[in-house]
Amino acid sequence: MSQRYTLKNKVGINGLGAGVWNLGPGGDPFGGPTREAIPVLDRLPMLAEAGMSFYEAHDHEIPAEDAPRAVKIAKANGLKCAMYTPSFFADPIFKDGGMTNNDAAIRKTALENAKRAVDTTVVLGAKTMVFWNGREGFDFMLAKNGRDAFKRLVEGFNKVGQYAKEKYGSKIRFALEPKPNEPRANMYLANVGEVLYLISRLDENVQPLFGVNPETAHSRIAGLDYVWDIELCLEAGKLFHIHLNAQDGQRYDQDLPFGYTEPLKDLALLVVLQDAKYKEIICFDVKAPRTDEQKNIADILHVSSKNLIWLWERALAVDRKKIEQFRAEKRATALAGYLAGCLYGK
Ligand code: GLO
Ligand code: MG
Repeated sequence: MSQRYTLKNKVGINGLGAGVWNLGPGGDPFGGPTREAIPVLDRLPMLAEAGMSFYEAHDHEIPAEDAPRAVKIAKANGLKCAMYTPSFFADPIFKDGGMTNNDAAIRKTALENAKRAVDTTVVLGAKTMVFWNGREGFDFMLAKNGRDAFKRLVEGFNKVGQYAKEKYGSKIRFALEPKPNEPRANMYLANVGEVLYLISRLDENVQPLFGVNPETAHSRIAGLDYVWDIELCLEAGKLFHIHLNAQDGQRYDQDLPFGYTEPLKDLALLVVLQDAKYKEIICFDVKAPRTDEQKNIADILHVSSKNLIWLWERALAVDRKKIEQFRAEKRATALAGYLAGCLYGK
């Protein structure tokens, strides 16, 4: 069995994960693929080979009928499913959203897809289903009534939550992933705060099943600080899952290797996760760049994992007492320098 990346002294579940879509053919809005598309199920052994212990997939990548085969392949490769997710964005029927669509028939289809995805999540053995808002949003003002759209989200998540609860008890949890834009100009559930607000509006009996899947790059695209975003999830007891990657500021979604753009901030993030004893799975949401050749398609997973491991170990070595001391002395700049020393020093 191939070597797997692990994090020293990580509480709870160890081993790292990535999405099958992370090993895509390299298309972007301006040009077609630069590599041949690898059949989705063939990507599972590749993820294992790249040191992953977990995989993630959408319903259009591993549809319900392929799930039993995915289970077999995953098992043979010592891989587990970290999360499964209904796409709500790939099929043209959802071009103007699923749960928030103005057309009641499309909302119904979205709900059916979500329920089917709950069942497939169980078949795949994952404990988490992620919802990313995908096309839930608007490009033109007043194209949707925002207040109604929000109510539709509440209603949709209540129904999916109810379905999962009745059928599977508390076996499956849901993690909602915020993103401010792309593919829509404006997306509902744009940031962690909005997702937490939505959760606060859900029926009390399903509320405990819902949490957040923050993605570091999405906070960055929104111009927000991901350390604070994640601290807020932790404070709410809602950090159910996490997507790590990197981003060059506010521009199109890049899904760069974790640790690439803001290592100092990443170090601080890992201090936060360690101190909170984060026990869930850590997954990457990175995109093998268009310029990488097929034979090197998994480089981005190795680079992300190694960066994470280095930073994680440096974070373990950060003297928490020193942080307290700098806070007490009101020396924020000196604290920043201390952290830099932990990263760049010997
Ligand atoms: C896109 C999102 C997307 C989600 C995935 C899981 O920007 O990050 O990749 O993570 O659809 O629901
Ligand atoms: Mg993501």
